[in-house]
Amino acid sequence: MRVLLIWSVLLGAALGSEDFVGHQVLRISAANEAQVQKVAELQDLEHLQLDFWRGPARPGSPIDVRVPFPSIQAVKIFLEAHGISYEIMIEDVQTLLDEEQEQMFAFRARATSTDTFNYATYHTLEEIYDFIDQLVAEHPQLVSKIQIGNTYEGRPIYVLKFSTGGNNRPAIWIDTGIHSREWVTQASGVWFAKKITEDYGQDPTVTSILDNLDVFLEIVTNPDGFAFTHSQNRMWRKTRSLTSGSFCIGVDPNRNWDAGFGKAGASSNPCSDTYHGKSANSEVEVKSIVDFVKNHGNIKAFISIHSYSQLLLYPYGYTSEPAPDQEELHQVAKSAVTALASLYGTKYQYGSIIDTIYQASGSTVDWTYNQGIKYSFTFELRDTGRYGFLLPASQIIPTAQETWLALLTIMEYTQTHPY
Ligand code: 0X9
Ligand code: ZN
Repeated sequence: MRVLLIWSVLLGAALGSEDFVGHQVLRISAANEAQVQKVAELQDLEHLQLDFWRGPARPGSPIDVRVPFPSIQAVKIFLEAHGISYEIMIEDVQTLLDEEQEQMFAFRARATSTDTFNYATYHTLEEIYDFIDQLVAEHPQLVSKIQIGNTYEGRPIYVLKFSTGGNNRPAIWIDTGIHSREWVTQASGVWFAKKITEDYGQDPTVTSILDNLDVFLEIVTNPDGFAFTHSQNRMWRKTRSLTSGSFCIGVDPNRNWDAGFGKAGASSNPCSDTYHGKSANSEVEVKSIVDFVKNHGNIKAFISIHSYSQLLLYPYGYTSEPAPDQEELHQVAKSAVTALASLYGTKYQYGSIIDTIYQASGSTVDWTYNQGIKYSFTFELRDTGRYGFLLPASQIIPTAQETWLALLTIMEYTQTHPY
Protein backbone atom coordinates (compact mmCIF):
# COMPACT_ATOMS: atom_id res chain seq x y z
CA MET A 1 0.00 0.00 0.00
CA ARG A 2 2.79 2.39 0.95
CA VAL A 3 4.56 1.76 -2.33
CA LEU A 4 1.32 2.30 -4.21
CA LEU A 5 0.77 5.56 -2.43
CA ILE A 6 4.23 6.79 -3.27
CA TRP A 7 3.61 5.71 -6.84
CA SER A 8 0.36 7.63 -7.09
CA VAL A 9 1.95 10.74 -5.66
CA LEU A 10 4.88 10.48 -8.08
CA LEU A 11 2.57 9.79 -10.97
CA GLY A 12 0.40 12.73 -9.99
CA ALA A 13 3.46 14.94 -9.80
CA ALA A 14 4.77 13.70 -13.14
CA LEU A 15 1.44 14.47 -14.79
CA GLY A 16 1.36 17.82 -13.07
CA SER A 17 -1.97 17.11 -11.45
CA GLU A 18 -3.05 19.49 -8.76
CA ASP A 19 -2.55 18.36 -5.18
CA PHE A 20 -4.89 19.06 -2.30
CA VAL A 21 -2.54 18.41 0.59
CA GLY A 22 -3.83 20.12 3.72
CA HIS A 23 -7.00 21.36 2.06
CA GLN A 24 -9.97 21.12 4.38
CA VAL A 25 -13.68 21.08 3.74
CA LEU A 26 -15.49 23.15 6.32
CA ARG A 27 -19.18 22.98 7.04
CA ILE A 28 -20.35 26.44 7.96
CA SER A 29 -23.65 27.02 9.76
CA ALA A 30 -24.87 30.53 9.10
CA ALA A 31 -27.50 31.27 11.75
CA ASN A 32 -29.15 34.26 10.09
CA GLU A 33 -29.25 36.27 6.88
CA ALA A 34 -26.43 38.57 8.05
CA GLN A 35 -24.13 35.60 8.58
CA VAL A 36 -25.04 34.19 5.16
CA GLN A 37 -24.06 37.56 3.69
CA LYS A 38 -20.74 37.48 5.56
CA VAL A 39 -19.93 34.06 4.17
CA ALA A 40 -20.93 35.25 0.71
CA GLU A 41 -18.34 38.01 1.09
CA LEU A 42 -15.69 35.32 1.35
CA GLN A 43 -16.73 34.16 -2.10
CA ASP A 44 -15.60 37.46 -3.57
CA LEU A 45 -12.12 37.26 -2.08
CA GLU A 46 -10.53 35.55 -5.05
CA HIS A 47 -7.07 35.29 -3.51
CA LEU A 48 -8.40 32.80 -0.94
CA GLN A 49 -9.18 30.36 -3.79
CA LEU A 50 -12.21 28.96 -1.99
CA ASP A 51 -14.24 26.23 -3.62
CA PHE A 52 -17.86 26.31 -2.47
CA TRP A 53 -19.16 22.76 -2.65
CA ARG A 54 -22.60 23.74 -1.40
CA GLY A 55 -24.23 27.13 -0.85
CA PRO A 56 -24.25 29.76 0.47
CA ALA A 57 -28.04 29.67 0.48
CA ARG A 58 -30.48 30.48 3.26
CA PRO A 59 -29.83 30.48 7.02
CA GLY A 60 -29.98 26.97 8.43
CA SER A 61 -28.84 25.19 5.27
CA PRO A 62 -25.22 24.12 5.53
CA ILE A 63 -22.46 25.77 3.53
CA ASP A 64 -19.62 23.44 2.56
CA VAL A 65 -16.39 24.97 1.34
CA ARG A 66 -13.02 23.54 0.38
CA VAL A 67 -10.30 25.75 1.78
CA PRO A 68 -6.76 25.49 0.39
CA PHE A 69 -4.11 25.05 3.06
CA PRO A 70 -2.71 28.62 2.83
CA SER A 71 -6.17 30.14 3.41
CA ILE A 72 -7.28 28.02 6.35
CA GLN A 73 -6.18 30.34 9.15
CA ALA A 74 -7.63 33.41 7.46
CA VAL A 75 -10.99 31.76 6.89
CA LYS A 76 -11.26 30.36 10.40
CA ILE A 77 -10.33 33.71 11.93
CA PHE A 78 -12.87 35.48 9.73
CA LEU A 79 -15.63 33.07 10.77
CA GLU A 80 -14.75 33.25 14.45
CA ALA A 81 -14.57 37.05 14.32
CA HIS A 82 -18.14 37.14 13.05
CA GLY A 83 -19.38 34.51 15.47
CA ILE A 84 -20.17 32.08 12.64
CA SER A 85 -19.92 28.44 13.64
CA TYR A 86 -18.28 25.77 11.54
CA GLU A 87 -16.94 22.26 11.75
CA ILE A 88 -14.29 20.40 9.81
CA MET A 89 -15.96 17.85 7.50
CA ILE A 90 -12.81 16.70 5.68
CA GLU A 91 -9.49 17.07 7.49
CA ASP A 92 -7.32 16.56 4.46
CA VAL A 93 -8.77 16.33 0.96
CA GLN A 94 -5.62 14.74 -0.46
CA THR A 95 -5.97 11.74 1.88
CA LEU A 96 -9.36 10.96 0.32
CA LEU A 97 -7.96 11.45 -3.18
CA ASP A 98 -5.09 9.06 -2.45
CA GLU A 99 -7.54 6.45 -1.19
CA GLU A 100 -9.65 6.91 -4.30
CA GLN A 101 -6.59 6.48 -6.55
CA GLU A 102 -5.45 3.38 -4.68
CA GLN A 103 -8.89 1.87 -5.01
CA MET A 104 -8.94 2.57 -8.76
CA PHE A 105 -5.42 1.21 -9.14
CA ALA A 106 -6.31 -2.02 -7.34
CA PHE A 107 -9.20 -2.62 -9.79
CA ARG A 108 -7.63 -1.18 -12.91
CA ALA A 109 -7.82 -4.48 -14.87
CA ARG A 110 -9.45 -3.85 -18.22
CA ALA A 111 -12.85 -5.53 -18.58
CA THR A 112 -13.47 -7.68 -21.63
CA SER A 113 -17.25 -7.58 -21.29
CA THR A 114 -19.87 -5.67 -19.32
CA ASP A 115 -20.16 -8.75 -17.10
CA THR A 116 -16.58 -8.47 -15.89
CA PHE A 117 -16.66 -4.67 -15.70
CA ASN A 118 -16.18 -3.50 -12.11
CA TYR A 119 -19.19 -1.36 -11.20
CA ALA A 120 -17.81 -0.76 -7.71
CA THR A 121 -14.90 1.43 -8.70
CA TYR A 122 -14.47 4.72 -10.55
CA HIS A 123 -13.40 4.66 -14.18
CA THR A 124 -11.66 6.88 -16.68
CA LEU A 125 -13.34 8.32 -19.77
CA GLU A 126 -11.65 5.73 -21.95
CA GLU A 127 -12.91 2.88 -19.77
CA ILE A 128 -16.45 4.23 -19.84
CA TYR A 129 -16.34 4.67 -23.61
CA ASP A 130 -15.10 1.06 -23.91
CA PHE A 131 -17.96 -0.06 -21.66
CA ILE A 132 -20.44 1.73 -23.94
CA ASP A 133 -19.09 -0.05 -27.01
CA GLN A 134 -19.16 -3.42 -25.27
CA LEU A 135 -22.75 -2.94 -24.12
CA VAL A 136 -23.87 -2.01 -27.63
CA ALA A 137 -22.02 -5.00 -29.09
CA GLU A 138 -23.66 -7.34 -26.57
CA HIS A 139 -27.20 -6.02 -27.07
CA PRO A 140 -27.48 -4.69 -30.61
CA GLN A 141 -31.26 -5.19 -30.64
CA LEU A 142 -31.77 -3.06 -27.58
CA VAL A 143 -28.95 -0.53 -27.32
CA SER A 144 -27.34 1.81 -29.81
CA LYS A 145 -24.84 4.61 -29.54
CA ILE A 146 -25.57 8.04 -30.96
CA GLN A 147 -22.95 10.73 -31.31
CA ILE A 148 -24.63 14.07 -30.66
CA GLY A 149 -21.57 16.23 -31.15
CA ASN A 150 -17.97 16.89 -30.23
CA THR A 151 -16.70 18.67 -27.17
CA TYR A 152 -14.74 21.92 -27.16
CA GLU A 153 -11.54 19.85 -27.12
CA GLY A 154 -12.82 17.56 -29.87
CA ARG A 155 -13.92 14.48 -27.95
CA PRO A 156 -17.02 12.65 -29.17
CA ILE A 157 -20.19 13.13 -27.12
CA TYR A 158 -22.20 9.92 -26.90
CA VAL A 159 -25.76 9.11 -25.92
CA LEU A 160 -27.00 5.56 -25.44
CA LYS A 161 -30.40 4.81 -26.92
CA PHE A 162 -32.44 1.97 -25.43
CA SER A 163 -35.26 1.12 -27.76
CA THR A 164 -37.33 -1.92 -28.63
CA GLY A 165 -38.73 -0.47 -31.84
CA GLY A 166 -41.42 1.94 -32.97
CA ASN A 167 -40.97 5.20 -34.76
CA ASN A 168 -39.79 8.06 -32.58
CA ARG A 169 -41.57 6.75 -29.50
CA PRO A 170 -42.13 9.08 -26.56
CA ALA A 171 -38.86 9.16 -24.72
CA ILE A 172 -37.15 9.63 -21.40
CA TRP A 173 -33.81 11.40 -21.16
CA ILE A 174 -31.30 10.82 -18.37
CA ASP A 175 -27.93 12.53 -18.11
CA THR A 176 -25.13 12.11 -15.60
CA GLY A 177 -21.86 13.93 -15.12
CA ILE A 178 -22.65 17.36 -16.54
CA HIS A 179 -20.52 18.53 -13.59
CA SER A 180 -17.39 16.51 -14.14
CA ARG A 181 -16.29 16.12 -10.53
CA GLU A 182 -19.55 14.48 -9.45
CA TRP A 183 -18.06 11.05 -10.08
CA VAL A 184 -20.76 8.98 -8.43
CA THR A 185 -23.14 10.19 -11.14
CA GLN A 186 -21.21 8.89 -14.15
CA ALA A 187 -20.56 5.67 -12.21
CA SER A 188 -24.30 5.36 -11.56
CA GLY A 189 -25.03 6.06 -15.23
CA VAL A 190 -22.87 3.08 -16.18
CA TRP A 191 -24.74 0.91 -13.68
CA PHE A 192 -28.15 2.09 -15.00
CA ALA A 193 -27.13 1.16 -18.54
CA LYS A 194 -26.18 -2.35 -17.51
CA LYS A 195 -29.30 -2.67 -15.36
CA ILE A 196 -31.61 -1.87 -18.28
CA THR A 197 -30.06 -4.60 -20.41
CA GLU A 198 -30.31 -7.10 -17.56
CA ASP A 199 -33.91 -6.31 -16.68
CA TYR A 200 -35.51 -5.92 -20.08
CA GLY A 201 -37.52 -9.06 -20.72
CA GLN A 202 -37.08 -10.13 -17.07
CA ASP A 203 -38.51 -7.42 -14.89
CA PRO A 204 -42.12 -6.54 -15.81
CA THR A 205 -41.77 -2.83 -14.99
CA VAL A 206 -38.64 -2.28 -17.08
CA THR A 207 -40.05 -4.42 -19.87
CA SER A 208 -43.27 -2.46 -20.01
CA ILE A 209 -41.45 0.88 -19.94
CA LEU A 210 -39.21 -0.11 -22.84
CA ASP A 211 -42.07 -1.63 -24.82
CA ASN A 212 -43.66 1.81 -24.81
CA LEU A 213 -40.92 4.37 -24.42
CA ASP A 214 -37.35 4.94 -25.56
CA VAL A 215 -34.70 5.81 -23.03
CA PHE A 216 -31.73 8.06 -23.83
CA LEU A 217 -28.80 8.04 -21.45
CA GLU A 218 -25.83 10.40 -21.65
CA ILE A 219 -23.33 9.03 -19.16
CA VAL A 220 -20.47 11.47 -19.62
CA THR A 221 -22.17 14.77 -20.32
CA ASN A 222 -19.02 16.83 -19.86
CA PRO A 223 -16.23 14.67 -21.33
CA ASP A 224 -13.51 17.37 -21.38
CA GLY A 225 -14.14 18.21 -17.75
CA PHE A 226 -14.24 14.53 -16.83
CA ALA A 227 -10.91 13.80 -18.56
CA PHE A 228 -9.49 16.82 -16.72
CA THR A 229 -10.67 15.51 -13.34
CA HIS A 230 -8.61 12.40 -14.01
CA SER A 231 -5.50 14.00 -15.45
CA GLN A 232 -5.14 17.37 -13.75
CA ASN A 233 -7.64 18.46 -11.16
CA ARG A 234 -10.08 16.13 -9.41
CA MET A 235 -12.20 19.11 -8.35
CA TRP A 236 -12.94 20.41 -11.87
CA ARG A 237 -16.64 21.18 -12.41
CA LYS A 238 -16.97 23.23 -15.60
CA THR A 239 -16.35 22.72 -19.29
CA ARG A 240 -12.86 23.44 -20.65
CA SER A 241 -13.61 26.21 -23.13
CA LEU A 242 -11.50 29.35 -23.36
CA THR A 243 -13.03 32.75 -22.71
CA SER A 244 -11.50 35.59 -24.66
CA GLY A 245 -10.27 38.35 -22.39
CA SER A 246 -9.75 36.04 -19.40
CA PHE A 247 -7.09 33.62 -18.25
CA CYS A 248 -9.72 31.51 -16.55
CA ILE A 249 -11.09 28.43 -18.26
CA GLY A 250 -14.51 26.86 -18.46
CA VAL A 251 -18.20 27.61 -18.18
CA ASP A 252 -20.64 26.08 -15.72
CA PRO A 253 -22.75 23.87 -18.00
CA ASN A 254 -25.56 24.06 -15.47
CA ARG A 255 -25.81 27.85 -15.88
CA ASN A 256 -25.51 27.94 -19.67
CA TRP A 257 -29.09 27.02 -20.70
CA ASP A 258 -31.55 29.45 -22.18
CA ALA A 259 -33.85 29.80 -19.16
CA GLY A 260 -33.38 32.89 -17.05
CA PHE A 261 -29.89 32.98 -18.53
CA GLY A 262 -27.58 35.42 -16.75
CA LYS A 263 -30.06 36.23 -13.99
CA ALA A 264 -29.27 35.97 -10.28
CA GLY A 265 -27.90 32.54 -9.35
CA ALA A 266 -25.03 32.52 -11.83
CA SER A 267 -21.79 34.46 -12.14
CA SER A 268 -20.59 36.76 -14.91
CA ASN A 269 -17.00 36.23 -13.73
CA PRO A 270 -15.17 33.74 -15.99
CA CYS A 271 -13.07 32.68 -12.99
CA SER A 272 -16.14 31.61 -11.00
CA ASP A 273 -17.27 28.01 -10.81
CA THR A 274 -20.78 29.20 -11.66
CA TYR A 275 -19.75 31.31 -14.68
CA HIS A 276 -22.69 31.31 -17.09
CA GLY A 277 -20.67 31.85 -20.27
CA LYS A 278 -20.83 34.55 -22.92
CA SER A 279 -24.31 33.55 -24.08
CA ALA A 280 -26.86 30.79 -23.62
CA ASN A 281 -25.78 27.57 -25.36
CA SER A 282 -22.24 28.88 -25.83
CA GLU A 283 -21.03 25.47 -24.64
CA VAL A 284 -21.14 22.84 -27.36
CA GLU A 285 -21.83 20.21 -24.69
CA VAL A 286 -25.06 22.08 -23.88
CA LYS A 287 -25.93 23.05 -27.46
CA SER A 288 -25.61 19.41 -28.59
CA ILE A 289 -28.32 18.38 -26.13
CA VAL A 290 -30.50 21.37 -27.03
CA ASP A 291 -30.35 20.40 -30.71
CA PHE A 292 -31.00 16.77 -29.91
CA VAL A 293 -34.03 17.55 -27.75
CA LYS A 294 -35.51 19.91 -30.34
CA ASN A 295 -34.93 17.49 -33.23
CA HIS A 296 -36.41 14.61 -31.31
CA GLY A 297 -39.54 16.50 -30.39
CA ASN A 298 -41.10 13.73 -28.32
CA ILE A 299 -39.19 13.70 -25.04
CA LYS A 300 -41.64 13.44 -22.14
CA ALA A 301 -39.34 13.23 -19.14
CA PHE A 302 -35.91 14.77 -18.67
CA ILE A 303 -33.80 13.81 -15.67
CA SER A 304 -30.45 15.46 -15.01
CA ILE A 305 -28.32 13.83 -12.35
CA HIS A 306 -25.84 15.63 -10.07
CA SER A 307 -24.32 15.08 -6.66
CA TYR A 308 -24.32 15.75 -3.75
CA SER A 309 -26.94 16.59 -1.04
CA GLN A 310 -29.65 13.92 -1.50
CA LEU A 311 -32.29 16.01 -3.20
CA LEU A 312 -34.88 15.49 -5.89
CA LEU A 313 -35.73 18.81 -7.49
CA TYR A 314 -38.07 20.21 -10.12
CA PRO A 315 -38.31 23.67 -11.77
CA TYR A 316 -37.83 26.43 -11.25
CA GLY A 317 -34.32 27.45 -10.25
CA TYR A 318 -34.21 30.93 -11.72
CA THR A 319 -37.50 32.20 -10.33
CA SER A 320 -39.59 31.60 -7.24
CA GLU A 321 -42.65 31.72 -9.48
CA PRO A 322 -44.10 28.21 -9.03
CA ALA A 323 -44.05 25.94 -12.06
CA PRO A 324 -47.59 25.50 -13.46
CA ASP A 325 -47.31 21.75 -12.76
CA GLN A 326 -45.79 22.19 -9.32
CA GLU A 327 -48.42 20.12 -7.48
CA GLU A 328 -48.12 17.16 -9.79
CA LEU A 329 -44.31 17.32 -9.86
CA HIS A 330 -44.30 17.47 -6.07
CA GLN A 331 -46.40 14.31 -5.83
CA VAL A 332 -44.22 12.46 -8.33
CA ALA A 333 -41.09 13.55 -6.45
CA LYS A 334 -42.63 12.34 -3.21
CA SER A 335 -43.32 8.86 -4.60
CA ALA A 336 -39.85 8.73 -6.14
CA VAL A 337 -38.02 9.56 -2.91
CA THR A 338 -40.22 7.10 -1.03
CA ALA A 339 -39.19 4.36 -3.44
CA LEU A 340 -35.56 5.43 -3.14
CA ALA A 341 -35.64 5.27 0.67
CA SER A 342 -37.25 1.82 0.64
CA LEU A 343 -33.93 0.14 -0.18
CA TYR A 344 -31.41 1.48 2.34
CA GLY A 345 -33.38 4.17 4.15
CA THR A 346 -31.52 7.01 2.41
CA LYS A 347 -33.47 10.22 2.99
CA TYR A 348 -34.02 12.74 0.24
CA GLN A 349 -35.58 16.15 0.44
CA TYR A 350 -37.62 17.33 -2.51
CA GLY A 351 -39.14 20.50 -3.88
CA SER A 352 -38.40 23.21 -6.40
CA ILE A 353 -34.75 24.04 -7.06
CA ILE A 354 -34.95 27.59 -5.73
CA ASP A 355 -36.83 26.63 -2.55
CA THR A 356 -34.85 23.51 -1.77
CA ILE A 357 -31.23 24.34 -2.60
CA TYR A 358 -30.66 27.87 -3.90
CA GLN A 359 -31.35 30.16 -6.81
CA ALA A 360 -29.67 28.88 -9.98
CA SER A 361 -30.31 30.50 -13.35
CA GLY A 362 -29.73 28.94 -16.75
CA SER A 363 -29.93 25.41 -15.39
CA THR A 364 -30.82 22.37 -17.45
CA VAL A 365 -34.28 21.38 -16.31
CA ASP A 366 -35.66 24.92 -16.28
CA TRP A 367 -34.97 24.98 -20.00
CA THR A 368 -36.40 21.53 -20.67
CA TYR A 369 -39.50 22.36 -18.64
CA ASN A 370 -40.05 25.58 -20.58
CA GLN A 371 -39.68 23.53 -23.77
CA GLY A 372 -42.78 21.63 -22.67
CA ILE A 373 -41.12 18.59 -21.10
CA LYS A 374 -43.39 18.40 -18.09
CA TYR A 375 -41.55 15.71 -16.15
CA SER A 376 -38.30 17.61 -15.73
CA PHE A 377 -36.37 16.60 -12.63
CA THR A 378 -32.88 16.90 -11.30
CA PHE A 379 -31.24 14.79 -8.62
CA GLU A 380 -28.46 15.49 -6.19
CA LEU A 381 -27.24 12.00 -5.21
CA ARG A 382 -25.36 10.90 -2.06
CA ASP A 383 -24.16 11.94 0.36
CA THR A 384 -25.15 14.88 2.57
CA GLY A 385 -21.58 16.11 2.96
CA ARG A 386 -19.43 13.67 4.92
CA TYR A 387 -17.53 12.96 1.70
CA GLY A 388 -19.36 15.26 -0.71
CA PHE A 389 -17.94 14.93 -4.24
CA LEU A 390 -15.40 12.39 -2.95
CA LEU A 391 -17.90 9.63 -2.20
CA PRO A 392 -16.03 6.36 -1.52
CA ALA A 393 -16.30 3.82 -4.31
CA SER A 394 -17.92 1.38 -1.89
CA GLN A 395 -21.06 3.55 -2.11
CA ILE A 396 -21.35 3.52 -5.91
CA ILE A 397 -23.55 0.43 -6.23
CA PRO A 398 -25.89 1.22 -3.31
CA THR A 399 -26.27 4.77 -4.64
CA ALA A 400 -27.06 3.54 -8.14
CA GLN A 401 -29.47 0.87 -6.87
CA GLU A 402 -31.54 3.21 -4.73
CA THR A 403 -31.54 5.94 -7.39
CA TRP A 404 -32.76 3.42 -9.93
CA LEU A 405 -35.91 2.89 -7.85
CA ALA A 406 -36.63 6.62 -8.01
CA LEU A 407 -35.95 6.67 -11.76
CA LEU A 408 -38.30 3.73 -12.28
CA THR A 409 -41.01 5.60 -10.40
CA ILE A 410 -40.65 8.64 -12.66
CA MET A 411 -40.44 6.51 -15.82
CA GLU A 412 -43.48 4.47 -14.88
CA TYR A 413 -45.41 7.63 -14.07
CA THR A 414 -44.43 9.09 -17.43
CA GLN A 415 -45.62 5.95 -19.18
CA THR A 416 -48.98 5.93 -17.42
CA HIS A 417 -49.59 9.71 -17.56
CA PRO A 418 -49.10 10.72 -21.17
CA TYR A 419 -49.66 14.31 -22.17
O1 0X9 B 1 -25.18 24.48 -8.37
C1 0X9 B 1 -25.63 23.57 -9.07
O2 0X9 B 1 -25.54 23.56 -10.29
C2 0X9 B 1 -26.34 22.39 -8.40
N1 0X9 B 1 -25.56 21.87 -7.31
S1 0X9 B 1 -24.16 21.10 -7.63
O3 0X9 B 1 -23.50 20.84 -6.39
N2 0X9 B 1 -24.46 19.70 -8.30
O4 0X9 B 1 -23.38 21.90 -8.53
C3 0X9 B 1 -27.66 22.89 -7.88
C4 0X9 B 1 -28.51 23.55 -8.92
C5 0X9 B 1 -29.80 22.91 -9.09
N3 0X9 B 1 -29.71 21.50 -8.91
C6 0X9 B 1 -29.58 20.68 -9.93
N4 0X9 B 1 -29.75 21.11 -11.16
N5 0X9 B 1 -29.33 19.44 -9.65
ZN1 ZN C 1 -23.70 19.41 -10.17
